[in-house]
Amino acid sequence: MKTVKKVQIPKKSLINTNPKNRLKKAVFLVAGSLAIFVVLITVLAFIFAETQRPRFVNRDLLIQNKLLIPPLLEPRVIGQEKVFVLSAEPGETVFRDGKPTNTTGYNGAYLGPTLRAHKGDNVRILLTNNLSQPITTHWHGMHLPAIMDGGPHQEIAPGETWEPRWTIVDEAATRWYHPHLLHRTGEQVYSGLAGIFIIDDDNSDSLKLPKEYGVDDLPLIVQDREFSRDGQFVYELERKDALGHTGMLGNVILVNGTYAPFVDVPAKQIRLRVLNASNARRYNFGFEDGRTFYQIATDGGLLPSPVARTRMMLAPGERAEIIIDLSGETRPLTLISDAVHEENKVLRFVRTILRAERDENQVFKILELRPQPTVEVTETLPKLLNSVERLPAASAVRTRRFTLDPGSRSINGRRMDHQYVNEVIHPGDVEIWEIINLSGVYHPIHIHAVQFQILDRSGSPPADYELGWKDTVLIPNGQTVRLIMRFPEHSDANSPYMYHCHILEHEDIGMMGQFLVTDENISNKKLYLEPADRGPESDPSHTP
Ligand SMILES: [Cu+2]
Repeated sequence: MKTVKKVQIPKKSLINTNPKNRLKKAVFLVAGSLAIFVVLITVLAFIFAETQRPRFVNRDLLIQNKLLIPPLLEPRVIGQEKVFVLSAEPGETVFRDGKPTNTTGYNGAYLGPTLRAHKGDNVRILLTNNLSQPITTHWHGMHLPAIMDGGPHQEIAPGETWEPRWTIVDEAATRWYHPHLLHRTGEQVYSGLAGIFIIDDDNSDSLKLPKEYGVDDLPLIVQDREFSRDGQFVYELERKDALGHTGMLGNVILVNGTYAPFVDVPAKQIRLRVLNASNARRYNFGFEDGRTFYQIATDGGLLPSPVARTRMMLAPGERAEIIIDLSGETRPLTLISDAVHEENKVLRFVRTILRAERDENQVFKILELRPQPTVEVTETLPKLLNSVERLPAASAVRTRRFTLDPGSRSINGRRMDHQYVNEVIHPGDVEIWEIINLSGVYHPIHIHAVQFQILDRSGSPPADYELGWKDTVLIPNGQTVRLIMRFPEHSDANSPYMYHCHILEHEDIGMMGQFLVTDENISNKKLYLEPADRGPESDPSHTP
């Protein structure tokens, strides 16, 4: 009996321990392989990042066309108002190879004139839509009543004239205007509807900065386009790669609608008002020789002081003003867009393997500056440009969180719905908006009605060049950015403002929301606008 027991016990113990051991071995094997795989990928990614060379997309571009400067639109002064007359029109534009491209423009075949007004001016726009489709026109970055904002609710039907009017309360800055029709913004901007709106104020008037429009103070509307063989613009709302919707990226650069442009400038200090009016492409601006230039303004106005830079990233919708000193120079100098690199080397490696590089790793010639002899003396750049009152985080009455969802189709899990008001805000309130980017790609976020300040990027304070007012901010993948802003005093319970991704295809697909600024006590956030306000383009099925 004893021997039987002795035999039975080891048998039992063998049966009990074997699966555990096997499981342990299996787990060890899987974990080990996984660790080796991760190490291998990381090593490969780092080797790749160190050895990969950027692609110079238009290296052989023959610079041959004089840069077009959008004309300044003279307002008619009627009573106390400056009245600007604009019309959206169809047209044809020859960009290259002598082939005409079907385009649209304001007061012309492509892009629009530059509007210019002074802080305190009362402005009125007479905007006629001579196109065969409805449009809207949004005054990007402007403080103004929601009903004048030109968002998706201020539709202008074909043949109609829209007459927004407001008082300029903004400080000196480079703003812009463009369509904002629901689901059609990308296509309409791409076909040519965009223009610059410059605001001056007493401070900018008094500063010794280059300010002769089109001579030493140049607007640069930078766009990328894709052309078909027959010379037409190629546009796809749903252009995709392995990581989702890329937005519309083209491999041909236009500046103010000029292909392969150069500009003659006096050999002195030059001011460039750079607008990234591309649908989806970022630019990492700088000069071919890597020289220092000075950024003097952000989206919303002049920086406190000039900031020395050698490269400057601008995402779609963003503007910056820079000063480049060409004193005594005779040789042409090329403004380029340098390669942008995903900071996370592993992600960068994976994206390359997946062919999802998008606008990364590419170099473009943008514009050639050709200095001409001048007797003008360059002034020293002012050390102080502006006083920018910092809004302390403690002054905010609340924090709202916005998560940019993976998939680039929604914010906080909800797609833009023409009838749904996402947020209700009390007039004059200071709020913090925390934007959390959980997607694998970057998104430039634009908030209407306000200029905001960047409090921090994933806990780090903003760089010197981000210490100015902004209305559009690049949120890299994985980053959380906190913005602080004071909402306008205008109260309107019926007209919402927008907040959205300024990759226009992301916006059109649904990465947009609406907020009301109103002192009416609207406790129910699931507020639906009056049915009369429903636009024909709205698609409630987009709401999850
Ligand atoms: Cu986006």
